[in-house]
Amino acid sequence: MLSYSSYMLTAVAALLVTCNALPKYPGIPGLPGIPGLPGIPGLPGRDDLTGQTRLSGHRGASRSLVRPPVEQLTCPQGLANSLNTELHKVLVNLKHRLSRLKGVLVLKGKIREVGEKILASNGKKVDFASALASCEDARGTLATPMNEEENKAILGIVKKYNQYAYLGIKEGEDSGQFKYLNGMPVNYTKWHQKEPNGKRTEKCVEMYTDGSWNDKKCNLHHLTICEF
Ligand code: MAN
Ligand code: CA
Repeated sequence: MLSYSSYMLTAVAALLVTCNALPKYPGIPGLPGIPGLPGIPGLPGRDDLTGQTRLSGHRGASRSLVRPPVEQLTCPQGLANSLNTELHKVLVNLKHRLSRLKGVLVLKGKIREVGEKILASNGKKVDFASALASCEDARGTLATPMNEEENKAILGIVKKYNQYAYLGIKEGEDSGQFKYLNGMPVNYTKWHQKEPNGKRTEKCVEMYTDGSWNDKKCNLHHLTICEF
């Protein structure tokens, strides 16, 4: 993922250097994160009348110390076009590189792609809280099947290791309803027959090696599978 940062830095530096030659420039807005990668903070701009630095970021438009009229914030059209072309080239190159890297990881069985999600396991067996923590440390979360296709992709990893895995689903404290970790109620389920049966004593959900689900206590040691 180093290449992502270095490409973005190159792109942002190109913008900064070119626009820096102008008497004033707006600063570069920050970029939001993508799953698994942090956002990129904005870079400061400058107002030539006051010489004051203005800050710009995806959360920080109002952080400007001085806010010149909008038309003063834009580069000339020709320059904007060439920067656009440059950025486009960088992005095409970046996508190509990323897809080759994904190809390597898929080939080596390190990741599985399903829709926009990437699934991966570290092969470790730990309790629910530790599994979730290690997924979050890696900027992901526990694998959470939202439909049959995702359930099958997670099942592929469960079968590869022949180990049950905790899913990113928990029983709500009061409601007894099973919810995603963001608190929303589940809208796809694959309960094994007669499950869930824990009646608020089994607050986690494990995936069996046939892909069906069982509500289960959270302190067992199960395979960690994360999604990104
Ligand atoms: C055990 C536990 C339960 C599960 C039943 C199914 O008691 O794993 O969570 O529902 O087996 O028979
Ligand atoms: Ca159960």
